[in-house]
Amino acid sequence: MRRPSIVLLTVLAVACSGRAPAPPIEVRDPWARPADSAATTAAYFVVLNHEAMAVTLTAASSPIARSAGVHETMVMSGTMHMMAIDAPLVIAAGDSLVLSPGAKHLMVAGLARRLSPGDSLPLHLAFADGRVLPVAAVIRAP
Ligand SMILES: [Cu+2]
Repeated sequence: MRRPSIVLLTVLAVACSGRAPAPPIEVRDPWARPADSAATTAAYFVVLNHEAMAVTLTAASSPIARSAGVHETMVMSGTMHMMAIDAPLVIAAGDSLVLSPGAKHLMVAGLARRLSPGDSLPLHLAFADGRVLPVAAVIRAP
């Protein structure tokens, strides 16, 4: 009766070793548009909340930009408009916040340097519980 349990343990070890546990809040595929110095760029990413309770994104910033804030793009009467979202963004348990072209995006203004394809834009995402997640958005053309 020893052999089956040894086999089972081996299978479990293999299954666990390849996969790191998911972080409680995960930021996936961060990227931003190329921009000249002092200009504005838009950054995009997905925030996944793996926790059992809601988390709230309260602020974003970049050490190389004057300001960063979430905007929403909308089409009104055939014209594209952007509106700043001032309210904190609540991400329900197991849910995600998607920032993508043509929808919500992070507007990053007053860049201290030029952002060329292949560079990265450092960002800090602050949550209501005090956590701050560092994110490096890769610069690439959409
Ligand atoms: Cu915008």
